[in-house]
Amino acid sequence: MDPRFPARLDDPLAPAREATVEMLQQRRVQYSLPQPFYNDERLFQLDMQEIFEKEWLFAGMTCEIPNKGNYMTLEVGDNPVVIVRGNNGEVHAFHNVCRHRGSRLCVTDKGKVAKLVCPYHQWTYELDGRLLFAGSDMGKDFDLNAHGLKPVHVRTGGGYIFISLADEAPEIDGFLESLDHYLAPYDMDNVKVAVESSIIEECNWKLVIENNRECYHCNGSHPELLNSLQEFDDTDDPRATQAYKDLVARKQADWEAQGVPYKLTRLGRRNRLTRTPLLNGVESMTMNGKRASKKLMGTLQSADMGSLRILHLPNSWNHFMGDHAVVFRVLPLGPQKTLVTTKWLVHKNAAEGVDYDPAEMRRVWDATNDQDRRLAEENQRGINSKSYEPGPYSETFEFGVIDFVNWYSERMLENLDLSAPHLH
Ligand code: 3BY
Ligand code: FES
Ligand code: FE
Repeated sequence: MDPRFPARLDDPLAPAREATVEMLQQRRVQYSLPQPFYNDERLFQLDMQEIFEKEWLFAGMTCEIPNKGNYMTLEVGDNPVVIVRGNNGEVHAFHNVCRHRGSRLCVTDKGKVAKLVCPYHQWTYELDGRLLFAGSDMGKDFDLNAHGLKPVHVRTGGGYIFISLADEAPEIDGFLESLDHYLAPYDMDNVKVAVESSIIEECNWKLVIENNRECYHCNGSHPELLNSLQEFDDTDDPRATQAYKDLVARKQADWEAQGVPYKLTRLGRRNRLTRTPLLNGVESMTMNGKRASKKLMGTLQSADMGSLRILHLPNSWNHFMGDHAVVFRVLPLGPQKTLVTTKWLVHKNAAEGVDYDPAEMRRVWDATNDQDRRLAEENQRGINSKSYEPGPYSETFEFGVIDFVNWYSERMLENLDLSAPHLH
């Protein structure tokens, strides 16, 4: 921010900040949030500033930019970001904004370039963001070095790419180490995206995450998913039956013998990693429960890997089976509009049409995503009513939702406090 224009001096969101702090301090815990958190334009702006522009976000997979010059783009609210593989194989992230007059620089979702060239007046940047060329008539005093691309924090672990638009990024080392550990058997340098989908849900991003954090709705809505998924989250799930616990014990003994990580790891409320069995006899999240790719991932010897579930708040959940993985990314587009991107991963050497059929592989989660979209959109429509009031979460069925809302509330209060300390 240009110090001559201290935006906060005349922050149109100042009253909303104050109201948000008050609402969060007074909220009933274990209840859904007050209406403005789900539908108000100002609250949406605050979510973007305080959560999506400060926390670590799941952006994509390293396998999507395998070679130097490969890039991918995404938008974090109003902020275009480009992630590019540099000349020495390192991953860079920049604000995707030209330092001449601010044009968006890379305009496609993915691509491969030798240099980053602005489409407007062809200012040309090295893959590490340095400005190399700015036309011939910028004057002899023009300083190329002062006009490099603005960096975005970027870290990788277990094949995942995370970005943070914060000035100072929060800690993420522990989670990256966990990803490396849990995903070692998947050899994430040798995976590829088999197929991907992007859907827009007409609801607030928090309703997408809340919906994903419970399986209270699974019986009523997800016949395809329930061909494979256990509705229990883990043995610490209060509903877990003895039969489920016995199955877990048997599977864990198998995984232990194979040297495959499975134990539950939590890093605060933000991250959770655990391997949990699918239904007995089921190999993968497919319509018939059989593997969708003949070639198993990484160095795995068995398809019977259950599902390694990985949660990253605020914007990702994931399932790794023996034969394929499904990764999900959530990006808010507006107070009541959210982009959900799903990618199905397979071994790099699995051959489409021979080892796997992408249309078959995607069926369960296409159906599930569509069902969840409808649920979240109906949730939104009811919340928009003048009659809506926060309702109670079930501790037995909705502990994951409670965890998410607590994480969100804590992060909001802390980040609001850092940007406007006088509010506390
Ligand atoms: O991500 C999942 O596997 C599921 C989908 C429905 C509930 N959630 C925990
Ligand atoms: Fe990029 Fe002019 S805006 S070169
Ligand atoms: Fe669901």
